[in-house]
Amino acid sequence: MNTPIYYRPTKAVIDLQAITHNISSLQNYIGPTIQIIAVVKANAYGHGDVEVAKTAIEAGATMLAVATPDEAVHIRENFKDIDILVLGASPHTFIPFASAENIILTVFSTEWLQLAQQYTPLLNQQRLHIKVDSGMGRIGVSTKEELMELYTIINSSDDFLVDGIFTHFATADEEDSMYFDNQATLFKDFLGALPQKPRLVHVANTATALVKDPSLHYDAVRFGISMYGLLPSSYVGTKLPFPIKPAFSLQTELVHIKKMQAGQSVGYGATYTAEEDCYIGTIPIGYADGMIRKLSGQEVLVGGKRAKIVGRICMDQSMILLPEAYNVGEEVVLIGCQQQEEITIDDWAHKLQTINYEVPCVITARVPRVYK
Ligand code: PMH
Repeated sequence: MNTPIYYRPTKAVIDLQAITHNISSLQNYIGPTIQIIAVVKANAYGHGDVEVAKTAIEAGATMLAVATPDEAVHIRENFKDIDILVLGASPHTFIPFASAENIILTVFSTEWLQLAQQYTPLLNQQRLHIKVDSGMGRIGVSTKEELMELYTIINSSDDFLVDGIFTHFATADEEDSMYFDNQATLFKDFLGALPQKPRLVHVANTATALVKDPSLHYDAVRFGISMYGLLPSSYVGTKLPFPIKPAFSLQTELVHIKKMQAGQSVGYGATYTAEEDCYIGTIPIGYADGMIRKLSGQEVLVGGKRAKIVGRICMDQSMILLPEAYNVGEEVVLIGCQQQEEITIDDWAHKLQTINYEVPCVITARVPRVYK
């Protein structure tokens, strides 16, 4: 496939070396015997699944985790051999394909498993990871009886294999560890009930891997947010065992500059009126790119200085109050570094009253991801 050409200067630049650094640092920290599952769901948290997956595999990840069957298919089209785990609930119609393509599925209820049996015999034995709901309340078996029932049914079938067991923590990134400890204890109890330990036991997300007891690394850790160089929470930031590097930046260029006189207004609703004579720059990025209207007032970087987005953000364009006159084509950084200044994904998350996870995910597909 030819590399696509993008005419618009707006782009997300992904630093793959940062991802390599974050994975290598984690591997050093957890030691060589613990495997890394790179969580590349949601288009690798908006960073681009194929390129991130390639980087993660080269850096030592032994498995890729996705949320949906379609994400798994996309990864398999590009990587023939790597283990892929679908973390979410897969429709049963996906099972024959998963079996043929050696994609590991999550089994989370006896009901799901019973319906899955309607698709037997399968081309290859279907590997399953049992999801235990230890307190997240999302999917998973929540009683030991259901776990044992599942385990017994799977073991009595030649078409299915218990390859792994896992759970997910609801509060791993918080300082108060009471809820977390209860989940960890419950999972350990469930695991102990199995007559045989499956090949791969995994419970740790980023926060668990980085700041909790290393015994919770089990056989593998599921590395998501900090693979991308972002913190799961400010609390985890105070306890980081190694520095992480952010991979995502968002850039564009000035496409138009105008001198405005005091009293003139810009944008829909004419909500911003110049208080004094000033330069207003137009940038080709708007809410259809995921830079939603709530980001009006957010700062961007131009010429190494901070400049505010003024007026309402339009669908495809926005206006910024320039600190001085610049030429068309001047680089504008929305997320990332420029000279001595930096605007982070966390700054956007703060402005949007959300979490950093959400920010790169909602930068829409219209914004090309380019790699350095
Ligand atoms: N494992 C599972 C089952 C997950 O759902 C996630 C993240 C991870 C691992 C990785 O967590 P991390 O990014 O904190 O390392 N899932 C989600 C989610 O569903 N909403 O936000 C993050």
